[in-house]
Amino acid sequence: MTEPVNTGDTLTADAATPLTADATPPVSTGAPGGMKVHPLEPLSAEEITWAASVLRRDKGLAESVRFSTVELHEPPKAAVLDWPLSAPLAREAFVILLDRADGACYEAVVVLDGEGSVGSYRHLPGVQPRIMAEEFVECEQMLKGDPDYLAALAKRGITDPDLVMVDPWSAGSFDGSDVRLARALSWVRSRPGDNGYARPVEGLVALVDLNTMEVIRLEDHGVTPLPPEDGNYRQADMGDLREDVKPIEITQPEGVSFTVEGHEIRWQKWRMRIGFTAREGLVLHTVAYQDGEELRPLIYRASFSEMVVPYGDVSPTHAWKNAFDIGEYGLGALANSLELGCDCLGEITYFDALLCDAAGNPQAIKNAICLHEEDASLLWKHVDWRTNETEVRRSRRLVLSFVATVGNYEYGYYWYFQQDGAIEVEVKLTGILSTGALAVGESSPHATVIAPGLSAPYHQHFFNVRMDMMVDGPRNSVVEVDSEPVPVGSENPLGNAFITRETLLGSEAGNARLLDQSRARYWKIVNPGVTNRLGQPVAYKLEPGNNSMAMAQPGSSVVARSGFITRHLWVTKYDPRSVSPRASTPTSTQAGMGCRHGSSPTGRPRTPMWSSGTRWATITFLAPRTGRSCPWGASASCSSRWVSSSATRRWTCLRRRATRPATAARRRATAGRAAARR
Ligand SMILES: [Cu+2]
Repeated sequence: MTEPVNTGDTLTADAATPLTADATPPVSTGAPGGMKVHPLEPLSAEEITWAASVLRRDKGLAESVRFSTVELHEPPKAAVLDWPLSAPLAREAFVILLDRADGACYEAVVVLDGEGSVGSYRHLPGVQPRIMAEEFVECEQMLKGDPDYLAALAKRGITDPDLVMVDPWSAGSFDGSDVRLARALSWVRSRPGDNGYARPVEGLVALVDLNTMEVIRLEDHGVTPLPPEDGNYRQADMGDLREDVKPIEITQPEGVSFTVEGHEIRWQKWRMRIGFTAREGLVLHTVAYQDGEELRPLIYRASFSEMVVPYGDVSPTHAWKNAFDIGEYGLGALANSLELGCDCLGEITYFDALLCDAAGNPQAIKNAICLHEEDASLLWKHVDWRTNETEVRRSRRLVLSFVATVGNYEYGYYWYFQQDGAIEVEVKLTGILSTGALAVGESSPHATVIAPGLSAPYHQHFFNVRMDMMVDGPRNSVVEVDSEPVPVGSENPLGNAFITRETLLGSEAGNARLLDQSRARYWKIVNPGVTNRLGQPVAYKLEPGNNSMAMAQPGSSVVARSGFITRHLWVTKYDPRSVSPRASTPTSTQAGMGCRHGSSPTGRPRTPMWSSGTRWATITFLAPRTGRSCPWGASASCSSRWVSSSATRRWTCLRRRATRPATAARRRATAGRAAARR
């Protein structure tokens, strides 16, 4: 669920070329025509402005038209992989428009070359773009002026609408019409600044047309008293704080080990590009691994392409709830501006995200993507007990992350790149539960009671990762690997033997796969045309993490909208048009991560941090020395100490990295390493 919370600033003329009525091409991007930048480099502020003005000029857009998306239209894969040897590629913008006058959605490609032109433009019947931030504000304001809504609040003893919070939940469109539906739920603060999610207005649902901003139907399913307790979580509300926590500092006195050029990142043997879209947030492009003289491709494109949060409660306030937080709200558009010392700790490099506002102006989210390297415990170790020789290596990993606030929830998305060639992905779920009210002392078979009169309806979170793999090239296959016991007999007299069975996932009909813990199932992405030194086809292994099955039944409204949650792995042929599992055409390899996280009274109504993850590991891909080539002792001394004399500073997020003189210990360590290099 969502409300407009990010701190994105609309760029002014200082930072972006002002919108020009005659769609004059910008003169300073260096991008169009000459294509000096990499073809996957995100659109610049000038290019976003230019694309919007070309559409206004050539399509005569009415005042009622809103820009939902202006982003890079990625060139064809073959051309990108051939770049810079391919024929010159024009920069293009992909645009989604909503005409609020009639609810029509349009999709366009704008060619940013010469004077600019509209390459394609089409109406998408029955399709609605994601809900935009301004609609949240308008919906809340509209309801607070609606006499019937105010009367329903008054019935519940709520007489100050300024304390009411409204979250419009996407409702989908089941009849193919262009009505832009939302179901608005309400909460009420006990005072300004209070956590309203502790007091849900149960039984009141407003069905709203977001285009006309009119209440289609106000459902009142009866009064349930507001929960009596507050659920405040701010530090000022906490009373006594623990005082036994000493500072942890992460320092890299010689700087970081990665380099950044534009949106290309190089670290250890990894090389990749990143992008950022309003829908997906962080996107990985052209992930490759340097193996000796050879730069070996692994992934062409990867992102979280969809997620859904279906609820399992039967009460009329919650039974319909299923939020597609990526497709319906836009994770990227809701990304946080991250804070050093709070969201990220250590030597951090930030990337801003450049999106658009409803008028088509560039809109920057400062510090949307966090890049850093961090210690990751042991990489490998062996003690030769005969000689008493020990070899041990610390592991470090490169972390790319962003955090999105989707209404009550926070989602942290983390990609980890390891020194041994593995990639891990993790989602951290935190924030506040979506709550309901019940009579004090009552319980529910479909919800956890987390405080007197306050419940957290059961629900699940499903995350879909789209992976366009290219292990040593684009021609890859997917193999399912099961471990199988061998029946007791002449081939297995002791009954202990087992084998592995590999099944090539061939036709698409058979490519929707489930996890099978009883067979220790995993999957390999294989390039049958390339072999390693043992003659085995090179492969990358997909190791599923903790997961779950959809609780919604076949034929349910949830499964009807999100069939992708019924399987853990979907293997499909490459289709560049399909970036979402909910599109009508199939997509590339899709792996789902699901969880049903706990709710408990200890966190109420904050949700305890929960994570869901998956790992891709090198299996026959890299030479065996990969991890062993890491040097001994690349970490600095951990003995430096800094004790703040300021009580408030200890407990306040450090907005700036503390600057302090190097301690003698750190100076000695640095000098020692420098001497070793000489
Ligand atoms: Cu949850």
